[in-house]
Amino acid sequence: MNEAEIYEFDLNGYIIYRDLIAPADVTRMNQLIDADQGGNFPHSFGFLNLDPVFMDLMAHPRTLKIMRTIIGDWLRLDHTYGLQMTRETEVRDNLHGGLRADHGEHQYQWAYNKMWNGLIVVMYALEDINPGDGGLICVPGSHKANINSYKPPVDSHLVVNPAFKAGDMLIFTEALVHGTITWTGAGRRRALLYKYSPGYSTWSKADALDPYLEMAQNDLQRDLLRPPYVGKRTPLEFPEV
Ligand SMILES: O=C(O)CCC(=O)C(=O)O
Repeated sequence: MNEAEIYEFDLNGYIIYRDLIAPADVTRMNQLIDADQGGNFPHSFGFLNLDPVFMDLMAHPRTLKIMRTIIGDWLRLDHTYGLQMTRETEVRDNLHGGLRADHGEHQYQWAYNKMWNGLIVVMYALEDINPGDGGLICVPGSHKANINSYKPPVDSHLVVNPAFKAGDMLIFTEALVHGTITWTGAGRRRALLYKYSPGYSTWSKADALDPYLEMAQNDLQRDLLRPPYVGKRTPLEFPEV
């Protein structure tokens, strides 16, 4: 991350990067998910085991380079899921998360001239999200808020609904107050969420990724799927970008 990007992430608690996934891959991923869902359209779905292309995305060199700044050299994948919505999808509009939420796991701190984070969300859009479509909302800057007994209403002027395109990614810290509002866009929402943790911590059950190990195609992917531990943990070998 360059200085401007670090400034933006520090200021807002989230940042958007453009064109991470090539259009042909977006199409293929959508086809794989459509085929797996066989005409159903669940709000939340699994995808990591559908095809190696999703394992490759877990280890996307550009993403990992950014995660290295945000989480550090010992980062690990914590869990994944997809989210999709149409105007028919029923959701309870909500805001949740925030600094030190979930037993203190959601954290954001600066020390020794760098940021220290807990669980981080990398959300890849597989369909465009246009202004006002709904879906992900957040309160920019709330990862540094000093009052955790209050959350604004979802229609507050403090709440934003970021727009980004298929193939783009939005990264946010779970320490950011965030949530979901009803989808009003003409098309469908579909996004893949890869959540990364520091190597010493986990949000999911510690062995939750074990079933995916046999699908890993190289050491980098296997290292990302390691459970949380500290002693003798080696840093990731980050790929060239
Ligand atoms: O994108 C959304 O609709 C909500 C995502 C969310 O709540 C989360 O990642 O914790």
